[in-house]
Amino acid sequence: MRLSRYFLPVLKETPAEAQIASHRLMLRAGMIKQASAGIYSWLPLGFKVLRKLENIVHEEQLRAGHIPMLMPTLQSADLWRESGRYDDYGAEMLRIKDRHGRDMLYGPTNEELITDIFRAHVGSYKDLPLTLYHIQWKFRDEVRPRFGVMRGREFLMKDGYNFDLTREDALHSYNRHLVSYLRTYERMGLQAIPMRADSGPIGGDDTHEFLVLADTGESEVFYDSAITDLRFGDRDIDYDDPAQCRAVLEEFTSRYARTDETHDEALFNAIPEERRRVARGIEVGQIFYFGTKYSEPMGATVQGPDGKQVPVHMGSHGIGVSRLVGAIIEASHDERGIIWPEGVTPFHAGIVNLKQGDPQADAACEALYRALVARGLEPLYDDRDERAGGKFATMDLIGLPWRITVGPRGLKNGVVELTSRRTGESEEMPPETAVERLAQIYAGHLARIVS
Ligand code: 5CA
Repeated sequence: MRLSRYFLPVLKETPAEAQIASHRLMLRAGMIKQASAGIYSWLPLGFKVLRKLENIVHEEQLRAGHIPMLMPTLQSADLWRESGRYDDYGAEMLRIKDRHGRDMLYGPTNEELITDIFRAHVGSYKDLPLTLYHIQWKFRDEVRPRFGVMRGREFLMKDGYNFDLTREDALHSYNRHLVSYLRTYERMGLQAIPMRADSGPIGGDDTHEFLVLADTGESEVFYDSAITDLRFGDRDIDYDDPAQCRAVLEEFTSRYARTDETHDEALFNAIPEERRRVARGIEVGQIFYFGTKYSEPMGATVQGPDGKQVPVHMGSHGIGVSRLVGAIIEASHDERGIIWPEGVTPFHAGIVNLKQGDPQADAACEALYRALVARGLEPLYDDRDERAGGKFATMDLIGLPWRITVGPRGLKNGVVELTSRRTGESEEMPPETAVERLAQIYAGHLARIVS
């Protein structure tokens, strides 16, 4: 992309309404614009990051054997009356009447809708296990939407639902989701710690929230610092093997880590004092096992091996996709702007032309641009007729991990400059070497097409 042809409305001023870094930086970098309280338009740069996150989520869900689909945002109230949640959900649910006076709602989550699909089409234990998921906008009429996309009213969520014959099978589905979430967050450059939590309006006994530690997080958390040494890394897990998935769950949940809702002072005090931590975190996902809470009242049964009808065991599993954009920025920025991890960056590298209009500099930038594209990379070429300082400030603000600076002086010696946004370190090298270096850096990060 050439910046002169892109739509990147960066702001010079710091917006007064933004209280935390990620909200401020998303507004300043032209990623979002508020449409009304807690509702945002995603401008091209923000939308690009959102799609990168969606793509990682899809890839990891497919890897775990889960099946993508799409359900609508608007739902009929009748289904929610069947489960009993139409009255229970309270003021967070946005209720709408259509022109025929029928009660509708903008879905805050999808347990009822997916259970209705399941009961209409699945009748035998032979069709299990089954996990369906989608990535769709949700609406919760939060009392206090704040911090930009972190606590929005309209937000993008991946929500997945497992259907199993027995409690034991459903617990395997739970563990499989935990494993796939660990992989997902690490690919986004984040450490998200599973913590025992409260199930709230979704219900059920077993639930873990995934928290990214950050001072601006809305949840208070208590944990054993040893947990922060754990990394999932590039282990090869067989998602169909219950023992392998359970071992990962045990490894990542055996240390004390809880949100304030489930915090237990006595257990916490049993941790050696130097490892006790009280901190704040951003909840970027949650997994639930709730057994037959929805399948029983809604009649989602299958015929078991003995011929008897039994309600299926279910769980639901969510990732806050739009919130993650803010969470990643909270975890990775400095005073000059965002620092995107390689896995989610909207463009792989910026090209800064120090002397726009100089035939040699222009030609070198064009050649670099084409060479990067030929390697499957997406550069953002700042081809505007602007001062170098302004170009650097824009690149630092929007946070691309790598910048190639091209100027007449370097070109005389046959070199350009490759700069890391994270460390600020620069290295001179021939343009071909810079292209090669970037191709290597991104080798493991290039998105595959998902279907
Ligand atoms: N049905 C279950 C799992 S599919 C569910 O709704 N879970 S949830 O309530 O925990 O939401 C899943 C994730 O959505 C949360 O972990 C959080 O990351 C994100 N989320 C929830 N509310 C908001 C909000 N108001 N703004 C942005 N993200 C949110």
